[in-house]
Amino acid sequence: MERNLYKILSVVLTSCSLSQVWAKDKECFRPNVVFIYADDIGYGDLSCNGAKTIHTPNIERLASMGIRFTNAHSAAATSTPSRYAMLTGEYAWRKAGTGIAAGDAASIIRPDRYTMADLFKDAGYTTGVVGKWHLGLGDKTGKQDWNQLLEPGTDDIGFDYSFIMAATGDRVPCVFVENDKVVNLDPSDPIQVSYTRNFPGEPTGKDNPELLVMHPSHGHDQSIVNGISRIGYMKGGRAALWKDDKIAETLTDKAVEFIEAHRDTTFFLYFATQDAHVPRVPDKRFAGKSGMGARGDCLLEFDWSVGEILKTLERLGLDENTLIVLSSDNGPVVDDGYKDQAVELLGDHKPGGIYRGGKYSSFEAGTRVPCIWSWKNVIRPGTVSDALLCQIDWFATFAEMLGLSLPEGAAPDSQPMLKAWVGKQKKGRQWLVLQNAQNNLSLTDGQWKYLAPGKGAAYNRLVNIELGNSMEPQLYDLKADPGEKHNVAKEYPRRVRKLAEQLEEIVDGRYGLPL
Ligand code: NG6
Ligand code: CA
Repeated sequence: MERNLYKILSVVLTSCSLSQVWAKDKECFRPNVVFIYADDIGYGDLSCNGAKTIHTPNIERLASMGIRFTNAHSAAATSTPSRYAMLTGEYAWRKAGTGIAAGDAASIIRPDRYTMADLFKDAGYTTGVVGKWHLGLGDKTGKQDWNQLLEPGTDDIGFDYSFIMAATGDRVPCVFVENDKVVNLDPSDPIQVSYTRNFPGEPTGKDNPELLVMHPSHGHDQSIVNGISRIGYMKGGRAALWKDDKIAETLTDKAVEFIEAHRDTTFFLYFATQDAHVPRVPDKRFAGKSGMGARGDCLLEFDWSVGEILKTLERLGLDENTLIVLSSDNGPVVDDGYKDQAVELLGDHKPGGIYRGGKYSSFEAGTRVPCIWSWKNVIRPGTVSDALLCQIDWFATFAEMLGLSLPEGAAPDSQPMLKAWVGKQKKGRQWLVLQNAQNNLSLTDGQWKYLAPGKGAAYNRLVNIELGNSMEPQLYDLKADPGEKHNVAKEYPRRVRKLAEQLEEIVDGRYGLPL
Protein backbone atom coordinates (compact mmCIF):
# COMPACT_ATOMS: atom_id res chain seq x y z
CA MET A 1 0.00 0.00 0.00
CA GLU A 2 2.76 2.44 0.96
CA ARG A 3 4.54 1.42 -2.20
CA ASN A 4 1.66 2.38 -4.43
CA LEU A 5 1.36 5.74 -2.76
CA TYR A 6 5.06 6.21 -3.24
CA LYS A 7 4.76 5.46 -6.94
CA ILE A 8 2.21 8.22 -7.29
CA LEU A 9 4.52 10.59 -5.44
CA SER A 10 7.63 9.71 -7.35
CA VAL A 11 6.02 10.60 -10.66
CA VAL A 12 5.44 14.09 -9.33
CA LEU A 13 8.88 14.33 -7.85
CA THR A 14 11.10 13.37 -10.73
CA SER A 15 10.73 16.63 -12.60
CA CYS A 16 14.13 17.82 -11.35
CA SER A 17 17.00 15.38 -11.12
CA LEU A 18 19.77 15.25 -8.55
CA SER A 19 22.35 16.64 -10.96
CA GLN A 20 20.11 19.61 -11.62
CA VAL A 21 20.06 20.33 -7.90
CA TRP A 22 23.79 20.70 -7.84
CA ALA A 23 23.62 22.69 -11.03
CA LYS A 24 21.12 24.98 -9.27
CA ASP A 25 18.59 24.45 -12.02
CA LYS A 26 15.86 27.07 -12.00
CA GLU A 27 13.27 24.48 -11.02
CA CYS A 28 15.17 23.58 -7.85
CA PHE A 29 16.05 25.63 -4.82
CA ARG A 30 18.48 25.12 -2.00
CA PRO A 31 17.81 27.79 0.60
CA ASN A 32 18.79 27.36 4.22
CA VAL A 33 15.70 26.18 6.06
CA VAL A 34 14.88 27.18 9.63
CA PHE A 35 11.83 25.77 11.39
CA ILE A 36 10.61 27.63 14.44
CA TYR A 37 8.24 25.14 15.99
CA ALA A 38 6.26 26.35 19.01
CA ASP A 39 4.64 24.21 21.66
CA ASP A 40 0.93 24.56 22.48
CA ILE A 41 0.63 27.99 20.86
CA GLY A 42 -2.82 28.45 19.36
CA TYR A 43 -4.10 30.17 16.27
CA GLY A 44 -5.45 33.08 18.33
CA ASP A 45 -2.31 33.56 20.44
CA LEU A 46 -0.52 35.81 17.94
CA SER A 47 -1.26 39.38 16.99
CA CYS A 48 -0.59 38.61 13.31
CA ASN A 49 -3.62 36.30 13.47
CA GLY A 50 -5.80 39.04 14.92
CA ALA A 51 -5.20 38.80 18.68
CA LYS A 52 -5.77 42.21 20.27
CA THR A 53 -4.96 41.05 23.79
CA ILE A 54 -1.28 40.34 23.13
CA HIS A 55 1.35 41.91 20.90
CA THR A 56 3.89 39.63 19.23
CA PRO A 57 5.78 42.09 17.00
CA ASN A 58 8.60 39.85 15.78
CA ILE A 59 6.15 37.27 14.49
CA GLU A 60 4.13 40.09 12.92
CA ARG A 61 7.30 41.16 11.12
CA LEU A 62 7.94 37.59 9.95
CA ALA A 63 4.37 37.40 8.62
CA SER A 64 4.73 40.73 6.85
CA MET A 65 7.85 39.41 5.09
CA GLY A 66 6.19 36.21 3.92
CA ILE A 67 2.94 34.28 3.72
CA ARG A 68 0.57 33.67 6.60
CA PHE A 69 -1.70 30.63 6.47
CA THR A 70 -5.18 30.68 7.99
CA ASN A 71 -6.02 27.01 7.45
CA ALA A 72 -2.77 25.14 8.09
CA HIS A 73 -2.77 22.21 10.49
CA SER A 74 -0.49 20.16 12.63
CA ALA A 75 -1.14 16.49 11.85
CA ALA A 76 -2.39 15.81 15.38
CA ALA A 77 -3.65 17.63 18.46
CA THR A 78 -0.69 16.62 20.66
CA SER A 79 3.06 16.83 20.38
CA THR A 80 4.54 13.39 19.71
CA PRO A 81 2.21 12.41 16.84
CA SER A 82 2.48 15.85 15.23
CA ARG A 83 6.28 15.75 15.35
CA TYR A 84 6.36 12.14 14.20
CA ALA A 85 4.16 12.94 11.20
CA MET A 86 6.13 16.05 10.33
CA LEU A 87 9.53 14.34 10.40
CA THR A 88 8.49 11.06 8.74
CA GLY A 89 5.66 12.16 6.44
CA GLU A 90 3.55 9.31 7.80
CA TYR A 91 0.32 9.81 9.73
CA ALA A 92 1.08 8.86 13.33
CA TRP A 93 -2.17 6.90 13.64
CA ARG A 94 -0.70 4.39 11.19
CA LYS A 95 1.96 3.49 13.74
CA ALA A 96 1.51 2.18 17.28
CA GLY A 97 3.49 3.84 20.05
CA THR A 98 3.29 7.37 18.69
CA GLY A 99 1.05 8.84 21.41
CA ILE A 100 2.36 11.42 23.92
CA ALA A 101 5.77 9.95 24.79
CA ALA A 102 7.01 9.45 28.34
CA GLY A 103 10.39 10.92 29.25
CA ASP A 104 11.94 7.46 29.19
CA ALA A 105 10.44 6.37 25.85
CA ALA A 106 12.80 4.63 23.44
CA SER A 107 13.47 6.21 20.03
CA ILE A 108 10.14 6.24 18.21
CA ILE A 109 11.65 7.00 14.81
CA ARG A 110 14.11 4.16 14.28
CA PRO A 111 17.34 4.43 12.25
CA ASP A 112 15.94 2.52 9.26
CA ARG A 113 13.34 5.22 8.72
CA TYR A 114 14.02 7.87 6.06
CA THR A 115 13.34 11.23 7.72
CA MET A 116 13.08 14.82 6.65
CA ALA A 117 16.56 15.34 8.12
CA ASP A 118 17.88 12.53 5.89
CA LEU A 119 16.35 14.28 2.91
CA PHE A 120 18.17 17.52 3.68
CA LYS A 121 21.39 15.62 4.25
CA ASP A 122 21.00 13.93 0.87
CA ALA A 123 20.74 17.39 -0.64
CA GLY A 124 24.05 18.34 0.97
CA TYR A 125 22.69 20.27 3.95
CA THR A 126 24.08 20.35 7.48
CA THR A 127 21.17 19.40 9.73
CA GLY A 128 20.46 20.33 13.32
CA VAL A 129 17.74 20.07 15.93
CA VAL A 130 17.56 22.35 18.95
CA GLY A 131 14.80 22.23 21.57
CA LYS A 132 11.96 19.98 22.54
CA TRP A 133 12.37 16.50 21.11
CA HIS A 134 9.60 14.30 22.54
CA LEU A 135 10.23 11.42 20.13
CA GLY A 136 12.10 9.09 22.47
CA LEU A 137 15.79 8.29 22.81
CA GLY A 138 17.74 5.08 23.20
CA ASP A 139 16.90 1.53 22.34
CA LYS A 140 14.47 0.30 25.01
CA THR A 141 11.83 2.20 26.92
CA GLY A 142 12.78 2.60 30.58
CA LYS A 143 16.11 0.85 30.03
CA GLN A 144 18.28 3.78 28.98
CA ASP A 145 21.40 4.58 30.93
CA TRP A 146 21.23 8.36 30.99
CA ASN A 147 24.91 8.49 31.97
CA GLN A 148 26.01 6.96 28.67
CA LEU A 149 25.55 7.80 25.01
CA LEU A 150 21.85 7.42 24.17
CA GLU A 151 21.72 5.15 21.14
CA PRO A 152 19.94 5.22 18.78
CA GLY A 153 19.68 8.95 18.94
CA THR A 154 19.10 11.97 16.76
CA ASP A 155 22.26 11.35 14.67
CA ASP A 156 20.85 7.99 13.61
CA ILE A 157 17.89 9.63 11.92
CA GLY A 158 19.61 12.38 10.01
CA PHE A 159 20.61 15.13 12.42
CA ASP A 160 24.28 16.15 12.35
CA TYR A 161 23.83 18.16 15.53
CA SER A 162 21.33 18.10 18.37
CA PHE A 163 20.77 20.01 21.59
CA ILE A 164 17.48 18.83 22.97
CA MET A 165 15.17 18.31 25.90
CA ALA A 166 14.51 14.57 25.93
CA ALA A 167 10.75 14.90 26.24
CA THR A 168 8.88 17.92 27.62
CA GLY A 169 9.47 20.51 30.32
CA ASP A 170 7.09 18.75 32.67
CA ARG A 171 8.67 15.29 32.28
CA VAL A 172 11.89 13.99 33.80
CA PRO A 173 14.79 13.87 33.11
CA CYS A 174 15.04 17.67 33.35
CA VAL A 175 18.33 17.91 31.50
CA PHE A 176 19.57 18.90 28.07
CA VAL A 177 21.00 16.26 25.80
CA GLU A 178 23.65 17.35 23.28
CA ASN A 179 24.58 14.93 20.51
CA ASP A 180 22.94 12.09 22.48
CA LYS A 181 24.80 12.83 25.72
CA VAL A 182 23.46 14.56 28.83
CA VAL A 183 25.02 18.03 29.16
CA ASN A 184 27.03 18.96 32.30
CA LEU A 185 26.75 15.56 33.87
CA ASP A 186 28.95 14.99 36.91
CA PRO A 187 29.97 11.31 36.86
CA SER A 188 30.02 11.24 40.66
CA ASP A 189 26.31 12.10 40.71
CA PRO A 190 24.73 9.81 38.11
CA ILE A 191 21.16 10.26 36.86
CA GLN A 192 18.49 7.68 37.44
CA VAL A 193 15.06 7.86 35.85
CA SER A 194 11.92 5.83 36.44
CA TYR A 195 8.35 6.13 35.29
CA THR A 196 7.15 3.37 37.59
CA ARG A 197 8.45 4.08 41.11
CA ASN A 198 10.08 6.77 43.17
CA PHE A 199 13.63 6.44 44.43
CA PRO A 200 13.66 5.84 48.19
CA GLY A 201 13.93 9.02 50.23
CA GLU A 202 13.35 11.41 47.28
CA PRO A 203 10.62 14.02 47.83
CA THR A 204 7.61 14.23 45.53
CA GLY A 205 5.03 16.90 44.82
CA LYS A 206 2.38 14.61 46.22
CA ASP A 207 4.04 14.04 49.59
CA ASN A 208 6.01 17.24 49.98
CA PRO A 209 3.93 20.14 48.67
CA GLU A 210 5.75 22.42 51.14
CA LEU A 211 8.81 22.19 48.86
CA LEU A 212 7.02 23.52 45.79
CA VAL A 213 7.27 26.97 44.26
CA MET A 214 4.64 26.07 41.66
CA HIS A 215 1.84 23.66 42.48
CA PRO A 216 0.18 21.21 40.12
CA SER A 217 -3.50 21.63 39.34
CA HIS A 218 -3.72 18.05 38.11
CA GLY A 219 -1.11 15.30 37.65
CA HIS A 220 2.51 16.53 37.79
CA ASP A 221 3.03 15.48 41.40
CA GLN A 222 6.08 13.22 41.15
CA SER A 223 9.78 14.22 41.37
CA ILE A 224 10.52 17.80 42.32
CA VAL A 225 13.05 19.70 40.20
CA ASN A 226 13.69 23.41 40.85
CA GLY A 227 10.67 23.49 43.19
CA ILE A 228 8.36 22.19 40.44
CA SER A 229 6.97 18.68 40.59
CA ARG A 230 6.99 16.77 37.30
CA ILE A 231 5.76 13.64 35.57
CA GLY A 232 8.10 10.75 36.37
CA TYR A 233 10.83 10.19 38.93
CA MET A 234 14.46 11.12 38.75
CA LYS A 235 17.41 11.16 41.09
CA GLY A 236 20.90 12.66 40.83
CA GLY A 237 22.38 14.57 37.91
CA ARG A 238 22.16 17.77 39.92
CA ALA A 239 24.79 19.69 37.94
CA ALA A 240 22.98 18.82 34.72
CA LEU A 241 19.50 20.07 35.66
CA TRP A 242 18.20 22.86 33.49
CA LYS A 243 16.98 26.15 34.98
CA ASP A 244 13.37 26.52 33.93
CA ASP A 245 13.49 30.30 33.52
CA LYS A 246 16.53 29.98 31.24
CA ILE A 247 15.26 27.27 28.87
CA ALA A 248 14.16 29.75 26.19
CA GLU A 249 17.42 31.65 26.37
CA THR A 250 19.57 28.51 26.30
CA LEU A 251 17.72 27.03 23.35
CA THR A 252 17.64 30.30 21.42
CA ASP A 253 21.40 30.76 22.01
CA LYS A 254 22.04 27.23 20.72
CA ALA A 255 19.91 27.86 17.64
CA VAL A 256 21.80 31.10 16.97
CA GLU A 257 25.16 29.33 17.48
CA PHE A 258 24.14 26.63 15.01
CA ILE A 259 23.27 29.25 12.40
CA GLU A 260 26.54 31.11 13.02
CA ALA A 261 28.62 27.93 12.85
CA HIS A 262 27.07 26.88 9.55
CA ARG A 263 26.74 30.26 7.85
CA ASP A 264 29.09 29.16 5.08
CA THR A 265 27.27 25.92 4.36
CA THR A 266 23.65 25.20 3.56
CA PHE A 267 21.75 24.20 6.66
CA PHE A 268 18.44 22.89 7.97
CA LEU A 269 17.64 23.81 11.56
CA TYR A 270 14.65 22.43 13.41
CA PHE A 271 14.27 24.81 16.37
CA ALA A 272 11.52 23.54 18.66
CA THR A 273 10.76 25.84 21.56
CA GLN A 274 9.48 24.88 25.00
CA ASP A 275 7.25 27.99 25.05
CA ALA A 276 4.39 27.97 25.83
CA HIS A 277 4.20 24.41 27.24
CA VAL A 278 3.90 23.83 30.99
CA PRO A 279 5.55 24.39 33.36
CA ARG A 280 5.61 28.00 32.25
CA VAL A 281 8.50 29.81 33.88
CA PRO A 282 9.35 32.86 31.77
CA ASP A 283 12.66 34.64 32.22
CA LYS A 284 12.48 37.74 34.43
CA ARG A 285 12.59 39.91 31.29
CA PHE A 286 9.11 38.62 30.44
CA ALA A 287 7.62 37.73 33.84
CA GLY A 288 4.57 39.88 34.49
CA LYS A 289 4.89 41.69 31.14
CA SER A 290 1.82 40.35 29.38
CA GLY A 291 -0.63 40.99 32.24
CA MET A 292 -1.99 37.57 31.35
CA GLY A 293 0.07 35.43 33.71
CA ALA A 294 2.83 32.99 32.89
CA ARG A 295 1.19 31.76 29.69
CA GLY A 296 1.01 35.23 28.14
CA ASP A 297 4.56 35.96 29.33
CA CYS A 298 5.76 32.80 27.57
CA LEU A 299 4.09 33.98 24.36
CA LEU A 300 6.18 37.17 24.63
CA GLU A 301 9.25 35.03 25.29
CA PHE A 302 8.50 32.96 22.18
CA ASP A 303 8.18 36.16 20.17
CA TRP A 304 11.58 37.23 21.51
CA SER A 305 13.13 33.90 20.36
CA VAL A 306 11.70 34.49 16.88
CA GLY A 307 13.20 37.98 16.87
CA GLU A 308 16.63 36.64 17.80
CA ILE A 309 16.55 34.18 14.89
CA LEU A 310 15.50 36.91 12.45
CA LYS A 311 18.20 39.27 13.71
CA THR A 312 20.86 36.58 13.44
CA LEU A 313 19.96 35.74 9.86
CA GLU A 314 19.99 39.43 8.94
CA ARG A 315 23.27 40.12 10.77
CA LEU A 316 24.95 37.27 8.87
CA GLY A 317 23.42 38.28 5.56
CA LEU A 318 21.60 34.96 5.38
CA ASP A 319 18.12 36.45 5.18
CA GLU A 320 18.43 36.56 1.38
CA ASN A 321 18.56 32.80 1.06
CA THR A 322 16.80 31.34 4.07
CA LEU A 323 13.32 29.90 4.19
CA ILE A 324 11.84 30.46 7.64
CA VAL A 325 8.88 28.32 8.68
CA LEU A 326 6.97 29.07 11.87
CA SER A 327 4.24 26.88 13.31
CA SER A 328 3.09 25.01 16.43
CA ASP A 329 2.77 21.32 17.32
CA ASN A 330 -0.86 21.52 18.42
CA GLY A 331 -3.48 23.98 19.61
CA PRO A 332 -3.63 25.85 22.90
CA VAL A 333 -4.42 24.83 26.46
CA VAL A 334 -4.74 27.23 29.37
CA ASP A 335 -4.61 24.97 32.44
CA ASP A 336 -2.39 22.04 31.45
CA GLY A 337 -1.64 20.91 34.97
CA TYR A 338 -0.07 23.75 36.99
CA LYS A 339 -1.54 26.61 39.01
CA ASP A 340 0.24 29.37 37.09
CA GLN A 341 -2.53 32.02 36.95
CA ALA A 342 -3.11 31.39 33.24
CA VAL A 343 -6.81 30.76 33.87
CA GLU A 344 -7.36 33.60 36.32
CA LEU A 345 -5.60 36.23 34.18
CA LEU A 346 -6.76 35.11 30.74
CA GLY A 347 -9.27 37.97 30.45
CA ASP A 348 -10.72 38.29 26.95
CA HIS A 349 -7.83 36.49 25.27
CA LYS A 350 -8.94 33.65 22.97
CA PRO A 351 -5.95 31.29 22.47
CA GLY A 352 -7.78 29.34 19.77
CA GLY A 353 -9.22 32.42 18.07
CA ILE A 354 -12.75 31.79 16.83
CA TYR A 355 -12.17 28.03 16.74
CA ARG A 356 -13.72 25.43 19.01
CA GLY A 357 -11.77 23.06 21.24
CA GLY A 358 -8.03 23.30 21.87
CA LYS A 359 -5.06 21.03 22.40
CA TYR A 360 -6.14 17.34 22.50
CA SER A 361 -9.30 18.10 20.48
CA SER A 362 -10.78 17.05 17.15
CA PHE A 363 -12.32 20.48 16.83
CA GLU A 364 -10.46 23.06 14.77
CA ALA A 365 -8.47 24.69 17.58
CA GLY A 366 -6.77 21.31 18.16
CA THR A 367 -4.79 21.42 14.94
CA ARG A 368 -5.44 24.70 13.11
CA VAL A 369 -2.26 26.37 14.25
CA PRO A 370 -0.31 29.52 13.44
CA CYS A 371 1.73 29.03 10.29
CA ILE A 372 4.03 31.37 8.42
CA TRP A 373 6.56 30.83 5.64
CA SER A 374 9.00 33.59 4.78
CA TRP A 375 11.43 33.38 1.89
CA LYS A 376 12.84 36.50 0.27
CA ASN A 377 12.40 36.89 -3.47
CA VAL A 378 10.30 33.75 -3.70
CA ILE A 379 7.29 34.48 -1.46
CA ARG A 380 5.54 37.81 -1.93
CA PRO A 381 5.64 39.79 1.35
CA GLY A 382 2.37 40.12 3.24
CA THR A 383 0.53 37.30 1.47
CA VAL A 384 -2.35 35.50 3.22
CA SER A 385 -3.46 32.03 2.13
CA ASP A 386 -6.64 30.15 3.05
CA ALA A 387 -5.43 26.90 1.44
CA LEU A 388 -6.05 23.71 3.41
CA LEU A 389 -2.54 22.57 4.32
CA CYS A 390 -0.77 20.31 6.80
CA GLN A 391 2.70 20.05 8.29
CA ILE A 392 2.82 16.42 7.14
CA ASP A 393 3.30 17.75 3.62
CA TRP A 394 6.46 19.68 4.35
CA PHE A 395 8.52 16.52 3.75
CA ALA A 396 7.38 15.87 0.17
CA THR A 397 7.26 19.62 -0.44
CA PHE A 398 10.95 19.94 0.45
CA ALA A 399 11.74 16.98 -1.79
CA GLU A 400 9.95 18.88 -4.53
CA MET A 401 11.85 22.07 -3.68
CA LEU A 402 15.20 20.26 -3.68
CA GLY A 403 14.36 18.29 -6.79
CA LEU A 404 14.95 14.96 -5.08
CA SER A 405 12.90 11.79 -5.38
CA LEU A 406 12.02 10.07 -2.16
CA PRO A 407 13.24 6.52 -1.59
CA GLU A 408 10.65 3.79 -1.88
CA GLY A 409 8.17 3.84 0.98
CA ALA A 410 9.36 7.16 2.40
CA ALA A 411 6.89 9.82 3.57
CA PRO A 412 3.83 7.84 2.44
CA ASP A 413 1.24 10.43 3.52
CA SER A 414 3.14 13.55 2.52
CA GLN A 415 1.95 15.49 -0.53
CA PRO A 416 4.23 17.84 -2.49
CA MET A 417 2.57 21.24 -2.39
CA LEU A 418 5.37 23.72 -2.97
CA LYS A 419 3.22 26.07 -5.06
CA ALA A 420 0.64 26.38 -2.29
CA TRP A 421 3.26 26.89 0.43
CA VAL A 422 4.99 29.68 -1.48
CA GLY A 423 1.70 31.34 -2.34
CA LYS A 424 1.76 30.65 -6.09
CA GLN A 425 -1.38 28.54 -5.91
CA LYS A 426 -4.55 29.20 -3.92
CA LYS A 427 -5.66 25.60 -3.65
CA GLY A 428 -4.10 23.33 -1.07
CA ARG A 429 -4.97 19.75 -0.19
CA GLN A 430 -8.15 18.14 -1.45
CA TRP A 431 -8.58 16.35 1.83
CA LEU A 432 -6.81 16.02 5.16
CA VAL A 433 -7.06 13.54 8.02
CA LEU A 434 -6.58 14.87 11.54
CA GLN A 435 -6.09 13.05 14.82
CA ASN A 436 -7.06 13.97 18.36
CA ALA A 437 -5.61 12.83 21.69
CA GLN A 438 -7.81 9.72 21.73
CA ASN A 439 -6.68 8.85 18.20
CA ASN A 440 -10.14 9.57 16.85
CA LEU A 441 -9.91 10.76 13.27
CA SER A 442 -11.61 13.45 11.30
CA LEU A 443 -11.59 14.14 7.58
CA THR A 444 -11.96 17.54 5.99
CA ASP A 445 -11.97 18.91 2.46
CA GLY A 446 -11.63 22.46 3.76
CA GLN A 447 -15.37 23.07 3.83
CA TRP A 448 -16.94 19.92 5.22
CA LYS A 449 -15.45 18.27 8.26
CA TYR A 450 -16.48 14.81 9.33
CA LEU A 451 -15.61 13.59 12.81
CA ALA A 452 -15.72 9.81 12.88
CA PRO A 453 -17.50 8.28 15.86
CA GLY A 454 -15.09 7.17 18.56
CA LYS A 455 -14.65 6.47 22.21
CA GLY A 456 -13.57 9.06 24.76
CA ALA A 457 -14.98 11.84 26.88
CA ALA A 458 -16.66 14.68 25.03
CA TYR A 459 -15.12 17.15 27.43
CA ASN A 460 -11.99 17.16 29.58
CA ARG A 461 -12.91 19.02 32.73
CA LEU A 462 -9.32 19.25 34.00
CA VAL A 463 -8.09 21.23 31.02
CA ASN A 464 -11.52 22.69 30.20
CA ILE A 465 -11.43 21.60 26.56
CA GLU A 466 -14.09 19.98 24.36
CA LEU A 467 -12.37 16.99 22.78
CA GLY A 468 -14.88 16.31 20.02
CA ASN A 469 -15.29 12.62 20.91
CA SER A 470 -18.73 11.17 20.34
CA MET A 471 -20.17 7.79 19.41
CA GLU A 472 -22.38 9.68 16.92
CA PRO A 473 -20.96 10.93 13.61
CA GLN A 474 -20.47 14.68 13.42
CA LEU A 475 -20.43 16.90 10.36
CA TYR A 476 -19.60 20.59 10.32
CA ASP A 477 -19.77 23.09 7.50
CA LEU A 478 -16.61 25.08 8.19
CA LYS A 479 -17.48 27.70 5.58
CA ALA A 480 -20.82 28.57 7.14
CA ASP A 481 -19.90 27.59 10.68
CA PRO A 482 -16.16 27.88 11.35
CA GLY A 483 -16.79 27.65 15.09
CA GLU A 484 -18.28 24.13 14.62
CA LYS A 485 -21.40 25.00 16.60
CA HIS A 486 -23.90 23.00 14.55
CA ASN A 487 -23.54 19.30 13.92
CA VAL A 488 -25.38 18.85 10.61
CA ALA A 489 -24.74 15.09 10.25
CA LYS A 490 -28.47 14.32 10.40
CA GLU A 491 -29.23 16.84 7.64
CA TYR A 492 -26.62 15.37 5.27
CA PRO A 493 -26.64 11.58 5.74
CA ARG A 494 -25.28 10.87 2.25
CA ARG A 495 -22.37 13.26 2.69
CA VAL A 496 -21.60 11.65 6.05
CA ARG A 497 -21.62 8.19 4.43
CA LYS A 498 -19.34 9.34 1.63
CA LEU A 499 -16.84 10.93 3.97
CA ALA A 500 -16.93 7.90 6.29
CA GLU A 501 -16.14 5.64 3.31
CA GLN A 502 -13.39 7.92 2.08
CA LEU A 503 -11.81 8.00 5.54
CA GLU A 504 -11.89 4.20 5.70
CA GLU A 505 -10.19 3.98 2.33
CA ILE A 506 -7.51 6.44 3.39
CA VAL A 507 -6.90 4.47 6.57
CA ASP A 508 -6.63 1.24 4.55
CA GLY A 509 -4.41 2.88 1.95
CA ARG A 510 -6.94 2.21 -0.83
CA TYR A 511 -8.00 5.79 -1.45
CA GLY A 512 -7.08 7.24 -4.83
CA LEU A 513 -5.68 3.96 -6.17
CA PRO A 514 -7.08 2.35 -9.31
CA LEU A 515 -9.71 -0.27 -8.43
C1 NG6 B 1 -0.41 15.34 29.36
C2 NG6 B 1 0.02 16.21 30.53
C3 NG6 B 1 0.19 17.63 30.02
C4 NG6 B 1 1.16 17.66 28.85
C5 NG6 B 1 0.70 16.69 27.78
C6 NG6 B 1 1.67 16.57 26.64
C7 NG6 B 1 -0.89 15.46 32.70
C8 NG6 B 1 -2.02 15.51 33.66
N1 NG6 B 1 -1.01 16.18 31.58
O1 NG6 B 1 -0.53 14.02 29.77
O2 NG6 B 1 0.61 18.47 31.04
O3 NG6 B 1 2.44 17.34 29.29
O4 NG6 B 1 0.56 15.40 28.33
O5 NG6 B 1 1.73 17.76 25.95
O6 NG6 B 1 0.09 14.79 32.95
S1 NG6 B 1 2.37 17.80 24.54
O7 NG6 B 1 2.17 19.13 24.05
O8 NG6 B 1 3.77 17.51 24.72
O9 NG6 B 1 1.67 16.80 23.74
CA1 CA C 1 2.44 20.54 22.35
